Amino acid sequence: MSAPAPAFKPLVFSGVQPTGNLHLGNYLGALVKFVDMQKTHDCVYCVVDLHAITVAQEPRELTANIREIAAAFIASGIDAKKHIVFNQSQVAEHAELAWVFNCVARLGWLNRMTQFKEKAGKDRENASIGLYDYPVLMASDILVYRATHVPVGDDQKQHLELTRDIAQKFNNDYAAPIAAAGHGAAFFPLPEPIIQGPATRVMSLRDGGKKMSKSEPSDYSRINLTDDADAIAQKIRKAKTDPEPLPGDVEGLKGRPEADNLVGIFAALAGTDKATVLRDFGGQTFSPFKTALADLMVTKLSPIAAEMRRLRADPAFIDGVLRDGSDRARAIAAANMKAVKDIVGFVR
Ligand code: AQP
Repeated sequence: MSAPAPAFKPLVFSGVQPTGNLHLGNYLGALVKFVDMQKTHDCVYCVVDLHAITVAQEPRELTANIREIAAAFIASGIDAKKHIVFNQSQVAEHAELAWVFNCVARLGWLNRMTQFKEKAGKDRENASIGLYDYPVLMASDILVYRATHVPVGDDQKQHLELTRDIAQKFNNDYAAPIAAAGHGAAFFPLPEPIIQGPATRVMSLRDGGKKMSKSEPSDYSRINLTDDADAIAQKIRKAKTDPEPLPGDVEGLKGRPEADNLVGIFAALAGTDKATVLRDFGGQTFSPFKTALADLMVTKLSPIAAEMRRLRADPAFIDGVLRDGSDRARAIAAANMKAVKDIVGFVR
């Protein structure tokens, strides 16, 4: 008879890359959920700087961006004392486990990853090996804490599936030493992606078919968390729409990606759903809707921007938060890594 599957202690892990200004997509797709989940779970939130260097970064800018993301975490309402906020490169076990997982993951699995194809573009031969291996490092980020829940935007769904495949294959490949060491039928949990709500994929304000992204050249395509009220109002006024009035129900948003996106953003910011928003605005032109949307956005985002500005002026405080978080993260990761080394058969 095989050993029973262990019940893993619930733990949340997620990360954000320090690759530039955080935008509304990062906020609604990730940060809002990060804040929410800390009410019910122990949480580990990471500034994933090792991921950032999979594409070229200017070192001084990278340093500033790491602090900026940590500031955004805190300004959004993450409690860095109760939970863990740190940057990935301070905990070497992420990279260490990634090597073990490189030997577990299959080439065919990685060849299917759509984000690599999008990011590498036509010049694939020139992409870094790190960019190709990004999803394996992401699996290590999550599993080095044996995390059970991962709040992310919809674009990370495929990477989460790969994380589960890697965990499953490790558990199968090493089933005998895992059981012999008293871990039961599985050392790693199969982490659950938390992808919920009306804004799991916020789209560009200029093109409803493209994801809102930090690396999109046009600043008009996104709302940055640090945009002031004038910039927000202007970007929403200029946001692409279609000539029809807003529909009365969600069905009417089909085939209207820009309208769908703006209604989803409104619903997420208001903490409601698209149907409720359309009950209020259905049948109206975009003009009054856009004014209400910009006002709501300013109300929600401006306190965060103000707190980020305050924190930006105190880098020593942010560095202290990251150091303290790294120490606590390392304690968990090191214990799990020791167990992995024993399971794999390394001498330590
Ligand atoms: N448009 C989006 N809608 C909803 N969620 C989003 N996320 C990113 N864009 C959207 C979620 O934000 C978290 C952090 O993402 P990331 O910065 O680590 O990486 P990314 O997904 O590559 O973000 P960008 O903005 O597109 O960055 P660049 O342009 O540098 O590639 C993740 O949970 C992600 O799902």
